[in-house]
Amino acid sequence: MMSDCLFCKIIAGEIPSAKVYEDDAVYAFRDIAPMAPVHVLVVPKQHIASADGITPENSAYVARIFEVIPKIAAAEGLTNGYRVITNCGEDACQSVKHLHFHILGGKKLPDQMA
Ligand code: DGP
Repeated sequence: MMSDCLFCKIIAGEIPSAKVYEDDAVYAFRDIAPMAPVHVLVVPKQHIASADGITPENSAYVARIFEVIPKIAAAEGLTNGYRVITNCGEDACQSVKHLHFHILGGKKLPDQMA
């Protein structure tokens, strides 16, 4: 755990969150400022700063996250599709420096990515 990391504090329960999923490696919770009817953030419990910090040593966390994402999507009723996004670094406007994947769905999303 990184003591100054917002999402590490959420994972630890020091900051409340609306949890939608948890296992030994993965935590998922509702985004505080949803941009779609369903907007869930999926994070590794191990602190990884961003997609830029994925290595052979920690990439299993990413695999676990992508195994969990379809389960969350199904539980949220996203039968017509959804989008998975990770923002990495300044140009992508990453605001929380703990790797996280946004699941967005529940409506037809804009077709442009940027
Ligand atoms: P990004 O811009 O990709 O770093 O996304 C960070 C997201 O985190 C953003 O959509 C808002 C969300 N967020 C920030 N602070 C909190 C918080 O305290 N609780 C929850 N649930 N979400 C937060």
